[in-house]
Amino acid sequence: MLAYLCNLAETAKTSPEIAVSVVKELENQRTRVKLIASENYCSLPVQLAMGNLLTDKYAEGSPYHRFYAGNENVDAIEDLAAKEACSLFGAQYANVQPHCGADANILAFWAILDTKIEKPLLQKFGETNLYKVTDAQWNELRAALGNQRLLAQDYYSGGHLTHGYRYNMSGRMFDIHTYSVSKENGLLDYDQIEKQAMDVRPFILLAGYSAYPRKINFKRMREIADKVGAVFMVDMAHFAGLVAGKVFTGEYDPVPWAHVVTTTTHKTLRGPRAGLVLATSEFADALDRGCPMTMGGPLPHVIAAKAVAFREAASPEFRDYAKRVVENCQTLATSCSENGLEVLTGGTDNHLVLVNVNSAGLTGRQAESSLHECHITLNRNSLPFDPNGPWYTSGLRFGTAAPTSLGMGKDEMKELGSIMAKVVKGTSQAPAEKDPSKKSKAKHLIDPAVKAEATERVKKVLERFPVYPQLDLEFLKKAFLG
Ligand code: DSN
Repeated sequence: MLAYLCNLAETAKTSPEIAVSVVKELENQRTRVKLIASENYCSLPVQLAMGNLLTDKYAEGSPYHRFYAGNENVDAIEDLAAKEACSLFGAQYANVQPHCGADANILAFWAILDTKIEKPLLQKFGETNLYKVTDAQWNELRAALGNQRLLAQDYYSGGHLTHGYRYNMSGRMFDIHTYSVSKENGLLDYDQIEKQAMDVRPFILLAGYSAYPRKINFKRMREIADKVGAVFMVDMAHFAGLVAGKVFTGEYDPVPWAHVVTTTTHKTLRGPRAGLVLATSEFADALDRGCPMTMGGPLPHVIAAKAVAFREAASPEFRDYAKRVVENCQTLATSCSENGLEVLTGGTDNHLVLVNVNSAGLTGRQAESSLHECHITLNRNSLPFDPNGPWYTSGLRFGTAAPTSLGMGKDEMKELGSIMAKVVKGTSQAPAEKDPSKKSKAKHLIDPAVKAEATERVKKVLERFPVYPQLDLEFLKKAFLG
């Protein structure tokens, strides 16, 4: 508490508005249950490791190989963070510099292209350095780098925007092919993916998701990649905490099977908002050139916080946490479906649930807003083959990483599932503004009695599980809000 208070007091000397917003954010989070599947609460040690003078350092290059003098301490921090990451995940190599998951993916893509295409071509030219190649060789190299095929999980089937979506640069770097979940059961069909891979012959086969509620068999995916000579890459941003916490083991742990694994560090892993790349040693040389390949300066203060988070994630308490995240999620999914919501694939193996609200007569946007009014924060999400597109959507995505960090258990999950179902059933489509004989896809109406009851029930749940209980909200409000 004291460290936080000092931090806010110092900030308020220059920008009182910022201190006010931080305190108000704490108040918001204390009064709303956070079910956003990609969010969490990191520990205070992780947060405080970021707020210091390390932010003042430029550290281009890699540990012990910098373009600026004076990096002895940053070298020690980055080296420790990378070692902790390797030990936590059983990886041969770790690059802890990416600022976020999208950065991690861009770095991974370029490192794969660099290792598999650029390096062999340079060798063919009899060169080791890019700056020495002739103009003709440079053109040959650029042509070879372009138009590579990437085969990844389709956005509507839960794949991520950075896996080749046309509004992301990955969609323009590669010739994109996607695999979908099965229309019958919403699950990945490995035989179908294999057939597609044989047909497409991708340069990279990419697995990973931001909205798929089941485990992936990475052993099987690696077999497919090997059969077609592809590099196998996994983006475990959503479920890295379940890998670190040994819930996903054997064929469901991507690290032993993939050539390159990327992740964010702030979702189920409970670290700072940042990214990470793990790889086999083959890709180490290219990944070490992340600065300047895809980045300017790394963020040493955030790397320090990653080191703290990796150590926390190696603890027995974290394993217990990861196990409870999945148990809670299964309880929440069951409660939703017992209370009449349509849960996709019939349940979940991980930290997230997908619900179809189209079948309850709403768009995802309407259900999201209605639940938010009742102090439940989650996000609308496209569903497989969604008729309502990516803006209105037909679904909700929610997860248990954050409420489990607060200590919530099965009873709270049952209660939240029941409240959510009640709110969805008590919500209807408002008339469209332009033509009131039609229904709006954006605006909703909620039964006031349902809203009052749901908000009260959420409040009761939250009273027992305050966000950051170490922080005295009333005191902070008095100090900074006046
Ligand atoms: N925004 C994150 C998510 O919600 O899955 C990933 O980009």
